[in-house]
Amino acid sequence: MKKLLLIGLSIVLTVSTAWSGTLENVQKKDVLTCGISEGVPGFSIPDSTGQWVGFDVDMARAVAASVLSDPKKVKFVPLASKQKIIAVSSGQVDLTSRTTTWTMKRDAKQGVDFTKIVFYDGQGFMISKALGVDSAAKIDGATVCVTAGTTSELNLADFARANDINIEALVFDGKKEALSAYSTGRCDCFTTDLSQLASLRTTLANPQDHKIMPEVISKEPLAPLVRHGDNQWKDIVTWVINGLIAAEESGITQANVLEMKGKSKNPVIQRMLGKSGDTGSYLGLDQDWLVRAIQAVGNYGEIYDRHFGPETKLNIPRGVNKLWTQGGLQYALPIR
Ligand SMILES: N[C@@H](CCC(=O)N[C@@H](CS)C(=O)NCC(=O)O)C(=O)O
Repeated sequence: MKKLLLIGLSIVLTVSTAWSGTLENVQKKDVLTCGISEGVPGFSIPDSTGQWVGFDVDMARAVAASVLSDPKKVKFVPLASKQKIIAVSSGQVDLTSRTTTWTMKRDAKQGVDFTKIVFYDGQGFMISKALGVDSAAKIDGATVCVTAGTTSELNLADFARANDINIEALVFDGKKEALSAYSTGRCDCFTTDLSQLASLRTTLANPQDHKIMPEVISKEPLAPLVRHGDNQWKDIVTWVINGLIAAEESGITQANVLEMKGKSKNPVIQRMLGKSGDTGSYLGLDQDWLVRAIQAVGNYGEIYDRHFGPETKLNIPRGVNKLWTQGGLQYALPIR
């Protein structure tokens, strides 16, 4: 009986330490451990000095600025697609910010929670121009390279069935292998999220020889994810990212955030920037939680432009990722 009680107690203890206290843990180790891609220009890739840079990287740096007062205190852990969910649910990483689609199964069944959609994406196909195919509907009989552990696999099969076409999927363990198989001609097409196609095409030997076909075959809402069950930590990541979108809505930028905090008479802005109210306490943080995030990486629009904007090599139009006030889907929840 006593033994049973002890076993019961130890299970309760294991569960509670595994499923809560991420904020305390992160603050104790003084570093945020973040799962990231293995290298996708624009989203996350090491620069010439070995520093990770990109849109997904900046989301993690915003969280680190908020909870550790230093955007540099992030340890990035490159994860292949098939590891990205388990790395979070098992506690290997505190957060994953890595082109990951919010699906029901992952959310409700695989021990993770999604936070805020940072990029509304969709799946597409890349094909060599030499094949002269202009539409995904015409790829009957084609071989398609795809990466294991992605939503792309199921979408590809669904697309083939729904359109009554035969597709041979060649599934590879990692993106690197899948892309190199495509580039050496083992597959006719390569499929993944459209933003990644735009990005990965720039890494091919002759990008201009490949085109991205017009069809969008799925919805891929990409969001950073955390372990299921630690509500406070989920709230923190969700509201920091939400705050970056809210900052864009309110015209708060990396350059003007301190001035806005000092001078703005707008009560909404005063509350967001901690001049009034007590939003920091809702998250277990201080009143400057959002100021630090914006200082570190700028607002959502600035982050988008820095990595995907017209001045970049990728130049991915904002499309549905525009603010809702400009006809897009990015909509910040109210900070009050
Ligand atoms: N959004 C999809 C696919 C995302 C994805 O990350 N795809 C692959 C194949 S292109 C990948 O691993 N990319 C990044 C990497 O190099 O780590 C998902 O959540 O499954």
